[in-house]
Amino acid sequence: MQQEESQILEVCRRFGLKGEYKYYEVINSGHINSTYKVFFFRDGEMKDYIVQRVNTYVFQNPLDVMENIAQVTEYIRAKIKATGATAKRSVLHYATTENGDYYTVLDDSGFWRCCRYIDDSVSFTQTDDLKIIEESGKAFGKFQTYLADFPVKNLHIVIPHFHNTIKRYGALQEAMERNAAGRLDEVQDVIAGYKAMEALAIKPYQLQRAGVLPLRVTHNDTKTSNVLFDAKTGEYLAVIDLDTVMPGLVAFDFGDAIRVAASTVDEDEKDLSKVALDLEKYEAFTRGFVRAIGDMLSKDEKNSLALGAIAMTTECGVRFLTDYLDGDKYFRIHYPDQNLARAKCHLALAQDMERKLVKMQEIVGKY
Ligand code: GN1
Ligand code: MG
Repeated sequence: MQQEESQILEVCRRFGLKGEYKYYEVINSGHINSTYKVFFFRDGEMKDYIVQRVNTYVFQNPLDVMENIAQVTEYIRAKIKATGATAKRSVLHYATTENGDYYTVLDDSGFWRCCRYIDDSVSFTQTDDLKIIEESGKAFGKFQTYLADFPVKNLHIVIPHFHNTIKRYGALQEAMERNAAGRLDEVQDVIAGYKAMEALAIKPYQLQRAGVLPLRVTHNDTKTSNVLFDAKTGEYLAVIDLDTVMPGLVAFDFGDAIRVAASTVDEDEKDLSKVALDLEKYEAFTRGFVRAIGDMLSKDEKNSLALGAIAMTTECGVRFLTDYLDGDKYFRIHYPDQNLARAKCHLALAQDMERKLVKMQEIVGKY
């Protein structure tokens, strides 16, 4: 048995998973944690679990992450149950160890956790299906409403300044000065492109600092793959990956989702002529999101949504570029210059959003 498999099995044992172990699959869509789907046979059927090794280079206080997740999942579960519905497929259920912990630490590989996989659910990294895109909008809009009255002060700040776009530009500057991987010369034009986007990209953050936009409890990583859908009906079931739930702007959650859901391409598309914001996809997501969130948002918040898409696309690209300069320390890559490909793709996407900003704002206004 390979080392990885024996680690996974030890984690399953510590979380008391029952039945006969069959096999596991690697899930590759995340860039940070190591994620596995593990299959057990029990009571005549297959039961599947998600087992994850948390990346403690990125999440330096993984206990805080798990405390946030426990609080938020319990809160959402209680809200759903209060409506008389079952929360079984609407929120993640994390397993606990004998001691009641939501995590376990292995000597050779660190911090692990485990949750039940939601029955008959599917996820998408990218999709052209407008119904699915609208559903993902609903999922994140609804998520906002569940947590609208959650006591923000109870949340740990697991990654300080996570969506502080100004600091993200500062980090890029520092990486340029370090030039740790010796890659600075080859990326001058990409840097120039990002510098040209800076004034627009930092606007939502500046509006928050100025007190115009309020901090709410936000998800902060709203890519399409972080929603589960019913495999049969395509309706959304649950929002997953709650690692970065922290105070933030609604414009960040909306914008980070648009970055992925309304793009014509994958995050690292190399043919930049294919990279664009698809306004039909954008409208589908917006319709789902704005309708689900209801009248919770102020006028300023609604006005900030489209700008949030530019901010999050640019910021994410700046982070990929920073990591490329640093020698790929943060985001997992599957080929050597993937972070550069991601950075170039995000720049092209943000530039297209800038061209379409007025239209994007009009679409928000329709709903
Ligand atoms: C990371 O690992 P994943 O895919 O959930 C990152 C997000 C980025 C995203 C880009 C903690 O999320 O902020 O937007 O990659 N998560 C963290 O795809 O940095
Ligand atoms: Mg994530």
